Amino acid sequence: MSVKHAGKVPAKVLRRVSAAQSLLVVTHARPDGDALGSMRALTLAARAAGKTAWMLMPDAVPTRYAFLFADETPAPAGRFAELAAKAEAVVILDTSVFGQLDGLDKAIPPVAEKLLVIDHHATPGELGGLLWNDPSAAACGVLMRELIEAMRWPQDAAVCEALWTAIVSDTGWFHYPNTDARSLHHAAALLEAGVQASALYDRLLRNDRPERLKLVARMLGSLEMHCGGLLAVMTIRKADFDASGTRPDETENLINEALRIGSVEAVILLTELDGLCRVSLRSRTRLDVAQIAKSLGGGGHTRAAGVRISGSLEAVKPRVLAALTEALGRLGGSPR
Ligand SMILES: [Mn+2]
Repeated sequence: MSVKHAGKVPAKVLRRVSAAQSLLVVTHARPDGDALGSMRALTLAARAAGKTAWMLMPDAVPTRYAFLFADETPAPAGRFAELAAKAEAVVILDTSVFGQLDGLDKAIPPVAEKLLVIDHHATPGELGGLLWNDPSAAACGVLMRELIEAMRWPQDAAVCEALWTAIVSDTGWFHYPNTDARSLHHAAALLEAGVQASALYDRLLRNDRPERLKLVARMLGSLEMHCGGLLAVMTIRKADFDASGTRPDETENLINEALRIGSVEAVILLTELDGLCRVSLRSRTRLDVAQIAKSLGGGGHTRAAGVRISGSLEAVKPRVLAALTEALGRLGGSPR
């Protein structure tokens, strides 16, 4: 297969990974399929190559992705110092900001010399160490596969499934605007290696509990349209979790429902949590929501970003609505 669509791994990154006999592989809180698949793939491939590797993250594995971790639970944030001391390299995946690494803000700076940060966000940053940030990569999973290929590490079925999960999660199964020849090149290679795409689609996206559909119904019931149809706003309140019997880690991708509306350029989903409000932002083709999230203290990608803001949903909503309304106004034009 042609590899002209694959990216090139920086030599510094290859040297750092080659030199380390043991890796602590870390990903972010509130993990998505890209974070989890990337962490799992790098860990398993490194072990298959004869290295020692540990996984660690600040949150539990969401049920949807438990199949990737059948035999092993990633270590909690509380074990970071102990494992980082043992590891020759600490690899942080799919984020480069402290805001997504709950409980690790004091533990990371002392190991900056061992740190390798691999990310693909438009708003990179502040962790220190060696940073490999490639916002042109659709998923961290794309960078993982390029790293594993460059290292010539074995890719068994479990590694391929984890890489597939990472890439499909961040490309929306190849329909988000970030879908490109590079992500499809890696997807094709994974299919050739035997990945069962349809079975994984069923497992990942047609595997909800009925309670989650009831949560979707309540979220859709909250839908408001603003800016002449350009902006959709939805909310999920504590009462919605309680009434449907769901939890705040079951909201992944729900925001995309509002992009079914033809006129919509941007979506805000506000989720009420303990003492704070989770703000998720999406845009279709024009608005840079990463910049808006950044201006509010968060970050993300051009078309998918977010921020967590202290305070009640009632207090947060007008601020976010104003920011999006202003940005859409600057964009000009009429509804599509
Ligand atoms: Mn990602």
